[in-house]
Amino acid sequence: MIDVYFSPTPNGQKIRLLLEETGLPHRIVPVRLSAGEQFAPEFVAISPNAKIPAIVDHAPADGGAPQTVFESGAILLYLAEKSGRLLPDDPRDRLEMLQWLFWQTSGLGPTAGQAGYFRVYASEPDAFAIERYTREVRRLYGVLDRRLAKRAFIAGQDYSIADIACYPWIVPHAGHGQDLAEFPDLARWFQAVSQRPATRRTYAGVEDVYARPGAAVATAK
Ligand SMILES: N[C@@H](CCC(=O)N[C@@H](CS)C(=O)NCC(=O)O)C(=O)O
Repeated sequence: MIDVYFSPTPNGQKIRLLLEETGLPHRIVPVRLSAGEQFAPEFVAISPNAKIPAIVDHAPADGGAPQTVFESGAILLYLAEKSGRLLPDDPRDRLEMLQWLFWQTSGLGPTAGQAGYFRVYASEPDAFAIERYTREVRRLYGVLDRRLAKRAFIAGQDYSIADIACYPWIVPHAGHGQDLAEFPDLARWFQAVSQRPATRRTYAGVEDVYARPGAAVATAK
């Protein structure tokens, strides 16, 4: 059994997407970010950066003690390897997948997160921050749009954890100040991923993370 420390934010939804695709048995442990539960010492012992997602795998492949993993990219890699799914076999495709996974966790995610924060959550409007992050998200959406020209998936020949990592950061495009009509190849890919049964199950009943300011992301430290 895998415990998944979760909140329905983009980084949390990445892990649910993978779990729905693979069917790995798991248990969701809700972490209420608006209540500051991410700072509880028991949680920080699992996730030292005090952020979701994090997992504890009580049946790791080596048969040893429970394995904790934090950082969404590391969790996606760990669970994809555990399931034997969503990873390209070909070494060059795998390297491509890793590059886009790191691009998402170091670029698209943090930048879009800041855009959402300043556009929706910040108590004081900051025109400079809004302009800076909205412009940079637009550039990053453009990078992905160009990547997806003439390609069905972000890396390799099939759906992979690179697609899973990026998709939840396109879902709240309106909150990031972006119009998908300006990114036709990204929009085509987005529609295709949206229609996957695992994606539908992951997002069933989940509200837009920016729909209720203050509901999901308590801090921007
Ligand atoms: N680099 C981390 C980022 C995780 C992250 O930013 N998590 C957010 C939710 S999407 C969080 O826990 N926010 C609570 C806080 O900042 O206090 C990852 O990819 O897992």
